Amino acid sequence: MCELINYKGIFFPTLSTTLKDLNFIENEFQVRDDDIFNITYPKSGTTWVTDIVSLIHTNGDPTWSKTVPNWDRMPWLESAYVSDRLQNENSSPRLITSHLPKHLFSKSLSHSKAKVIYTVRNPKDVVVSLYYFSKMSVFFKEPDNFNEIVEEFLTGDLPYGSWFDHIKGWMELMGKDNFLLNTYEDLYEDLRGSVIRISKFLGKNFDDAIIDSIVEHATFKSMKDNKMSNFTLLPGTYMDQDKSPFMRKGVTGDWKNHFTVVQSEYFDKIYKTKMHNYPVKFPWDRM
Ligand code: PPS
Repeated sequence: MCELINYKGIFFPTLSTTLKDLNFIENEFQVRDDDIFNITYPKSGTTWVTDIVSLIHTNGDPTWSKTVPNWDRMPWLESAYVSDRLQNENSSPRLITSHLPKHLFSKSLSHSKAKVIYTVRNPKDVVVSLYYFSKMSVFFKEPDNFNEIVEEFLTGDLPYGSWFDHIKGWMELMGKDNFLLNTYEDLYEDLRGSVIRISKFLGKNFDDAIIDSIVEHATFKSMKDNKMSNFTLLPGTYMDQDKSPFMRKGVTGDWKNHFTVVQSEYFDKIYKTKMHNYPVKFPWDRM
């Protein structure tokens, strides 16, 4: 795995970002009212939402999604040099992705009307997805075993920090007109309904043909086959897709195939403690 840097107590992969970028983003980057943000904790549906938003942006025409890599269509704000480049970007709206926790995000967001789509996923499925990602990418340390990554996830000892802090930080925006809570589970259960909801949030009332096209090109199969979405354009030194494909399974509930009963009960116990009295209920809380 690559080296990590520590910014205000949170670790980030050096291959993705620099301290200069993180400091610039937090303190100087100017969010614009027409910006559209795709915010997630890693492995929660980031690339899925990037493709959906890209297709919404082009009114359902897949040409852009099939010719330009996702990291150029909706770049990660914290990637090296990206915030600098975006600061001088003239086109509008700017489509921007980020894994940053809220407390390290651009302060200028607080007084802007920029739209934020915040996507969350069953944390147990996030752990499983992370486990395979850590085997194939240089951005996360490969654990010795599954138990180790469960422990790291629960303590927040991972790049981008604690899942619990990420959720609680961004969910402070819940209820604001410019914030949309989206879940991986909703995307999975009802992709069409989710596409309509996200389109409306972005001010687009599409006819059925456009919605059909967005859905068709945002399915797991379409994205897995699209080299602009599946990261096969990255060198194997960054992501070795022979070890595990980036577009791995694309399902909900895969945690049941990986957690032992003991691990699952332990996870639930810590989850309940950390989320005690939390006012919002997520799809996995109801199961
Ligand atoms: S990253 O590295 O943080 O940007 O990863 P992220 O995109 O957030 O999450 C990757 C997981 O999302 C799954 N994925 C999808 N599932 C269903 N349908 C579609 N279209 C889709 N696109 C991406 C991807 O397969 C990863 O989940 P797992 O469970 O590992 O398969």
